[in-house]
Amino acid sequence: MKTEVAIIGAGPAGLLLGHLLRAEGIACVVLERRTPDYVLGRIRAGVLEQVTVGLMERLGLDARLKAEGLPHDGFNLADGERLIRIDLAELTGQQVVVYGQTELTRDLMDAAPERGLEVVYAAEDVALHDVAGDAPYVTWRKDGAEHRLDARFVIGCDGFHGPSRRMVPAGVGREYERVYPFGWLGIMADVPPCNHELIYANHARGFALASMRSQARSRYYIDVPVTERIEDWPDERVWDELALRLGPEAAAHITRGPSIEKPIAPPRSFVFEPMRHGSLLLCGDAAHIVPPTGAKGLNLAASDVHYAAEALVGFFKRNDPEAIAAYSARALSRVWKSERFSWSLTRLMHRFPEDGPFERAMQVAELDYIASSRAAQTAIAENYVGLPV
Ligand code: FAS
Ligand code: PHB
Repeated sequence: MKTEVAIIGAGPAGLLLGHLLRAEGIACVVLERRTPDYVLGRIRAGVLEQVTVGLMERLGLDARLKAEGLPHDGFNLADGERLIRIDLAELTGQQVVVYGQTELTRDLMDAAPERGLEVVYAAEDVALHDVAGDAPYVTWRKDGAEHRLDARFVIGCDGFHGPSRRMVPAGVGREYERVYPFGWLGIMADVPPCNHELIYANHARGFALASMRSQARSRYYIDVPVTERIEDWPDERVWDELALRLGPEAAAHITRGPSIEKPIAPPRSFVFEPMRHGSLLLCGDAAHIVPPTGAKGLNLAASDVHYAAEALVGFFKRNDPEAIAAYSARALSRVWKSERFSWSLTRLMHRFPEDGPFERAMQVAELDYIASSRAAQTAIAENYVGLPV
């Protein structure tokens, strides 16, 4: 088999990129190791920046997003009794949209056949070859048969644990990592949200986040020690903790119900440079991870894809090899600013085990400053809605 672009991974990054390339008439094939149901079974992000919404609009795949997504004009920081509302619409003129990553992936998946986007699911042992040169190829096994796909470029959209990043030689790649000293325990339940906007809470007992997927499906998080196991946290214990950490006003509006998903995930900050090596480009979690505090993970994947699509269109349709050379620096510039925002909001809203009275005093002072300063709120707002691409 031969194509112009081989994409590894059919998560949001791989599918978004595949659709953007097909819309420009660029041949591509997506190789995904899991089945469609498995990919859709992963419950992850819930908040879309305008960049991500804009890509779906550009593709004409935003019908369900427009019908079912929840536009939000603001969100809240809670520090004990105090609630600080960040008025996104007033401060930036923009909104965010609450729409699950699962639904966005479903929209992209469902549209692939009619858009001529070939996605090979259940592709086993996907391996990348000769990515440093101009004639890379990918091999895999499916239904007992060996396959090979020759391409001009290979795009690693294979997430944090995929093979693409490892194709960059040790002497070339540089890693930056911060693993946080707590886990995020999430609970999804088919109950109405406790508040019409998101609430991020920094409470003496720990962090909590009240989010949602719809008016009938809520998503909450609390931070827990890294040693905790999910079996230590029956639903009732999670609901009790959320009520304490979110404060009496929100607690009075929490509707409890059985969890339909309850994972513990360890937040980390991670960046891999460069995001290009020869004919290999990296997009999304294959190149970086952010703590979910800033709701940036999925949205950074989308901005990487925006830059990668521009680079590939430049190469194939304007015969501009410089477009490819510019990709890594362009993507990393936005990646690092989103990493900073996600790290800083995580630092502000969590009680770190190693923190002492001074660090707590700094959190209180920063929240006081945010509560009293339009400039401070604007800085948070413009990062939360997503910096320009
Ligand atoms: P993905 O990991 O989504 O997709 C990679 C794809 O590559 C997968 O389908 C995988 O099966 C495939 N793949 C891997 N290895 C392969 C191989 N060898 N061959 C072929 N295919 C291969 N972000 C937020 O913004 N908000 C959140 O609340 C949030 N919560 C999260 C919770 C969890 C538990 C996790 C893990 C992440 C969360 N994220 C969140 C981040 C998440 O949404 C990612 O940023 C987003 O999925 C990135 O998309 P992709 O880069 O496409 O990677
Ligand atoms: C979610 O709804 O899953 C969510 C929302 C905002 C975040 C993290 C997760 O910052």
